[in-house]
This record gives sequence, C-alpha cells and structure tokens, in this order.
Amino acid sequence: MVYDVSDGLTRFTKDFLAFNMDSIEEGAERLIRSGLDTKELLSAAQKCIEDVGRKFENGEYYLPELVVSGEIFIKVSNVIKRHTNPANETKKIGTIVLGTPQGDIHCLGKDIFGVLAEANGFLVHNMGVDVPPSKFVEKLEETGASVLGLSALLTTTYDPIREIVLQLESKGLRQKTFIIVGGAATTKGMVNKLGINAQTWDAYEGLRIIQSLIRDTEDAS
Ligand code: B12
Repeated sequence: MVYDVSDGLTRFTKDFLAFNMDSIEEGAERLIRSGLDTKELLSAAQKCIEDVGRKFENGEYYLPELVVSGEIFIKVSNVIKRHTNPANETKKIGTIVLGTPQGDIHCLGKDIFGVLAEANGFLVHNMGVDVPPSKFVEKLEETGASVLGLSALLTTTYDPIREIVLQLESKGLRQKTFIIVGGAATTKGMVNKLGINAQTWDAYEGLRIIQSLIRDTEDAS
C-alpha cells in the first residue's frame, strides 16, 4: 500500500496525543523520509504539546502528562536534528548566546532553535536552563556575541529578562546586543515593555529575524 503523508501526519498526531511513546519516533522518521518538511513536523509536534498544555491548564491533565509530552517531544526533536543538515561553512556568520532565564527549566523550544541556528552557520553558546541574569551578561562579554536569544515558558521569567536588560544597560552593552525572545510565555508586547528587540513563537521565524539583522549590519559596514 502507498504511504500517504497526510494520513501519516494524522496518525502521528493521534500517537502523540495518546502518548504512544513507542511509535512516535518511527512515525516521525517515516514522515520525513516520505517528503514532509522538518518545519511541518515541528509545527505538528508543537500543536500537540500545546494541546497537552491546555489540558494541564484546564485540570484535565497533571504533571505526569506534561513530563511525558516533553519526553515524546524530545523523540521528535531527535528526528528533526538528524534531518537538519549542518552548515558547510567553517566560518561562522554570527554568534548567539542562548538560554532559558532563571526560574524556568523548559528547554525544548530553545534547543530546537539552537540546532537550527547552528545548522545555518551560527556559533551558538547554549547555556542551558535556569540561567541567572549575570551569567548571560558574563557570557556576552566573554564571547563578544551580538545576539542574545532567550526562551521563556513561564510568565515569571519576565523579571529575570528585565534584570538582564538592566545589567546590559549598566555595562554599556545594551546597544551592542540584539535581544530576541521566544517561547509560549512571550508576546509581541514584551518588546516595548521589557526593552528587547524581537519576539517569536516560531524558531524558523527567529532565525530569519537574526539573519536579516546580520545582513543589515553587513550592508551598513
Ligand atoms: C512540556 C512542558 C513542561 C515540561 C518541560 C520539559 C522540558 N524539557 O522542557 C515540564 C514537565 C518539565 C514542565 C514543567 C513545568 N511547567 Co510546563 N509546559 C510544558 C508544555 C506542555 C510544552 C512546552 C514546550 O516545550 N513546547 C514545545 C516547544 C517547541 O515550544 P516553544 O517552547 O514555544 O518553542 C518554540 C517557539 O516558541 C520558539 N522558541 C522557543 N524558545 C526560543 C528562543 C529563541 C531565542 C527563539 C528565537 C525562538 C524560541 O521555537 C520553538 C519552535 O518553534 C507547556 C505548554 C505550552 N503551551 O507551551 C507547559 C507550560 C509552559 N508549563 C507550565 C507550568 C505551569 C509548568 C510548571 C510550573 C508545572 C508545575 N506545577 O510544576 C513546571 C515549571 C517548572 C519550571 N520551574 O520551569 C505552564 C506555564 C504557565 C505560565 N503562564 O507561566 C504551561 C504554559 C502549561 C499551561 N498551559 O499551564 N513543563
């Protein structure tokens, strides 16, 4: 029987939402091998995990379901990573310091963005999760990176982001650093509110924003 990508995607979504841990990776792999774009696979997985998040918020699901959904997402991420070609150039086009600020331990979206950025020629310093503001500032000073990528899944992460901006201002580094945030807890409104440069809910869009920034900087110099 001929494999149909649309049917495969429906099955993938069903398996994800039913927490069928054993069939997810194989299903995702088959979808990609049959021509589905990694971007579409990421979007499908993101929709599923957001659905789990909504059910958690409604009280239908509890922490164990949240944990399992994260584990399933990691399996999908592994497939995406396997099929994301690394950049050919040895010369890096820019440097990004990346992390999830203090108090927040969500890492899935940040790590996917990091993989995409590396595959597109950026040097990425992924600092992990629960990173104190001063550590971000130290890393920016040490590496001379011009981009700071922050991931925020909890609304409480606003305070550490504000603190990062303040510390960069006091060190005279704010103007030299392009700050982009992503993750479910972020909104476009944060750009003005927190004094950052950009926001996105989509790793690919984030990459495009940073790439056009690099192009603009090169054109100006
Ligand atoms: C999975 C999950 C978990 C897992 C995380 C596993 C892991 N290793 O990361 C676990 C179980 C650990 C967890 C814990 C908790 N969670 Co949780 N979690 C989720 C869930 C369901 C999915 C998050 C996720 O990974 N999404 C998939 C990724 C791919 O999406 P994403 O992060 O948005 O990333 C995409 C883009 O935004 C972008 N992006 C992301 N970061 C960046 C960064 C840059 C620079 C760029 C350019 C782009 C970019 O690229 C990605 C791909 O396109 C969300 C629900 C939701 N709607 O998000 C709740 C959610 C975030 N969690 C929530 C809560 C409350 C918690 C807990 C407090 C629960 C508890 N009682 O303990 C703890 C928090 C612990 C802590 N201190 O951080 C709430 C937050 C509510 C709020 N407004 O603050 C949510 C929204 C669920 C809900 N609806 O109530 N969680």
